[in-house]
Amino acid sequence: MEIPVTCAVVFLLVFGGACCVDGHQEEASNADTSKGDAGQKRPPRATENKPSRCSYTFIVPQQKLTGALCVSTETARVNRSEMASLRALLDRQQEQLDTMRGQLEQEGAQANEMRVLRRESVNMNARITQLYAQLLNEIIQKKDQALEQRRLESLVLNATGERQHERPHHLEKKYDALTSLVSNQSQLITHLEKQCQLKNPTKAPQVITSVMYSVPLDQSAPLHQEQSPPELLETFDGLPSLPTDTPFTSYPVTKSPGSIKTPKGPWNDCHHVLESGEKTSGIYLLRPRNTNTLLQAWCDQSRAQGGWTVIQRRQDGSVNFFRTWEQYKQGFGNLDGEYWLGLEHLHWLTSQATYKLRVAMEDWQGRQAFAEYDSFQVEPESDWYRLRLGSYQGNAGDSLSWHNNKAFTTLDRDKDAYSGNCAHYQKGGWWYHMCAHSNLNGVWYRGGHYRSRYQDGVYWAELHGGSYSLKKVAMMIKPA
Ligand SMILES: [Ca+2]
Repeated sequence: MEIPVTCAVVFLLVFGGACCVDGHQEEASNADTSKGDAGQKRPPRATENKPSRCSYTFIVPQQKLTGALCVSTETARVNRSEMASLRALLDRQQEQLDTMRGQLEQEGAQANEMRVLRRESVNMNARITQLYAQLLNEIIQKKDQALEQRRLESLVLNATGERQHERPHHLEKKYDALTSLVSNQSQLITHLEKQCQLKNPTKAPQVITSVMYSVPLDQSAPLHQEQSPPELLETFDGLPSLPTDTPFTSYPVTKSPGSIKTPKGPWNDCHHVLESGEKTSGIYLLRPRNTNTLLQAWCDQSRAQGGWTVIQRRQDGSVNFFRTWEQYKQGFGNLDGEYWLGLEHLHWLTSQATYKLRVAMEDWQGRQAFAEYDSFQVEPESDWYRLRLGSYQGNAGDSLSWHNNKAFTTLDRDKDAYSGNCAHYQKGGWWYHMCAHSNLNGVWYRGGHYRSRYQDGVYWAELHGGSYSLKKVAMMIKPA
């Protein structure tokens, strides 16, 4: 490698500007000096008397260069200032760089923080989802428990109802057989009395004072066939003999003999009774047209022009109305007290003509009100004794139209639209919807407003609301 040899001689011009001469002049001057001062001491340069002072810079280039390079000191000065400005710029840029680095670090920290927060948010979401699932699970479990509890309640109620139904069943049968016997004997006595009266008109007829008044229950009463003379059948206007009639429930009557009618009829309904001239309210024997079913009912001949067949009555809470389908079908209670006539009887009665329904009510302050419907029919059992109701009029308010076209529901037969059995909650059979605006077969609470877990009183919502149990209620029907 070639090492450049640079030689520079600078002559400083003391009193004048600097000038540059080329290399040939320098060489000549050097040649003169070397000739003139040969063998003498060379004086200091500063003391040399020269016409002008000049500074020279000899730059001996590499061998390729043929002449000296002249570098102006002005240019060097300019470079220094440029250098300074560049350094300042560099410093500024360095500062900016530092600032940006700081910002970058800050942003990095923020990004880290964001990442941490996002992770936490994801964890929180997972936790919320887990809690939500737990909550749902608990709700479902509670719902299941409630359903199970309802099912158990219904089982208990059914069992209770069945027990209640089973226990007195054989006693009822015996009782019915006995009452039927007594009744037949009463009829026989009446018949004989009539015959005696015909034979001897001056003799006054004997008053029947039997407190048991009923009609035959079934064909299990052989005494009837054995003891009834053929003449007895004439009493019933040529009807088939009683023992062959369809079995039906009989009612023990415990009222004073004054209210008991001597066995005439049977009539189609209480309006028929009135038309026959019987204007006293009381118990009458009925046989709806197109059926052999005989039944007894209370005829109300005083209220609203009379002729009303009472199909239901509440007045003192003496009868339990929380009963089975079979009991609601056949009827129960006491004819001169609280009773239910029976859905089967209602069906036969209301099938023979267009009937209207009147619901008479009395509250615990003695205020009376009524609701009347211009048509009332009960469909057959195959249609669950569905209710067909006409237009309302009255002053009690309409709390039954909501139940129009609804099937009958009892504690052991749920035909209502509610998920549970309305009869369980309202403690009685009714044409429930989901569940009721009225239930006259509920629990008879004393005093009006009652407190109960369920709305189970004898109520007519439009009159005093669902939590007011009425004192007296009677449902009655009459041909429209
Ligand atoms: Ca139901």
